Amino acid sequence: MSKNFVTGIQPSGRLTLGNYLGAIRNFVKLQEEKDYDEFFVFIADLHAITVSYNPSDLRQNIKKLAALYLACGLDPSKVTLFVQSEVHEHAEIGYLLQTISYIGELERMTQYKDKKVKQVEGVSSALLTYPVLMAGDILLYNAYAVPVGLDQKQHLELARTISERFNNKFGDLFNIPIPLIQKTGAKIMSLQDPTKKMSKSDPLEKASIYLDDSEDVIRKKIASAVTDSDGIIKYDEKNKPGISNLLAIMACCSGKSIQTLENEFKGAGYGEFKKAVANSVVEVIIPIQKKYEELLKNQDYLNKVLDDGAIKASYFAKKQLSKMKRKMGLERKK
Ligand code: ATP
Ligand code: LTN
Repeated sequence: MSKNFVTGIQPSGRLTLGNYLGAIRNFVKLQEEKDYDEFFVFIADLHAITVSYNPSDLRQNIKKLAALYLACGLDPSKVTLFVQSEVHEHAEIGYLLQTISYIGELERMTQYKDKKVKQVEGVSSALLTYPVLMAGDILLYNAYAVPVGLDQKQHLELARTISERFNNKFGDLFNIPIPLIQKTGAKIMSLQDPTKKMSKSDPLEKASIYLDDSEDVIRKKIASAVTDSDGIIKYDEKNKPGISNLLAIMACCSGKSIQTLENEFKGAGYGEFKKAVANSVVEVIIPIQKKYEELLKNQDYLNKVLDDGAIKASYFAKKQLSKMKRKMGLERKK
């Protein structure tokens, strides 16, 4: 059985440090470990249109995310990079899987419940079926593993349920995909409310570090991050969520363990610690920004990468979808 990895990110706005540390950085690490047959990394534009959006912003965001993937180190000779809507099998498998997904299980999804209350123009039916489309993204490449941040774990569990349900109903076809979630950095929290995840759609600008923030802005945001008043630099998510989040961020950015950092900053003040956290973040983000600016200027190259990626992904998707339809009693001539 082949060992494919699949993952995606929505082009729904400016990416945050959470997206980088929880997701993209891990994709790059896995790419280098080469423990896969094929690795598909896509831009989840069909997911981004499940909430209200501006079409010209979306078009820009798709290109920007492609440039960012490359700037962060994804290498098109090792992973297949493509835009989800350019492989039409995604929409088709999403529909087919809806026939074996239950409304009750979709209504229980935390992301759906969170996003539903934020909609002003009405809640689209696609927001409810979002996790089914996501299961389709995964099963279309018969993924063995799916690297994601912690917030996507519930969707992954549903993808496993749907995959098993299909196999039981129509005969074995799909792997039961496993989530690949890192230990440190899987859930970077908001700088202003460290009990909430850092999210690119948070309306409070100071809550998130964006990958395109200037050095000055990054330093200011970290300096104003919410902490506590007991003055001890120690990892304790429950009682010291702000300091724990900053420790996790610095551990990810500097490559040092949380324990090493606790020792290093024993007795130090929060001001000094925050400066060091900011330095480590700046060292990671600024080089990415430089590459990103270069890549965005090279639209021909970006288009070529995405065109090649869509051709390759389509080849795999088409074969798998045909097998699936055959099992479901569709595909008259096969
Ligand atoms: P939105 O706010 O629009 O829902 P988001 O910031 O949550 O967006 P997604 O596009 O849903 O971002 O997520 C892309 C990837 O980044 C996923 O693998 C997700 O798990 C990961 N991710 C998102 N936020 C964080 C975070 N705060 N910490 C770690 N990983 C994260
Ligand atoms: N829902 C994911 C994006 C996503 C995804 C996927 C991730 C869409 N399809 C398939 C992994 C595999 C999110 O990050 N919000």
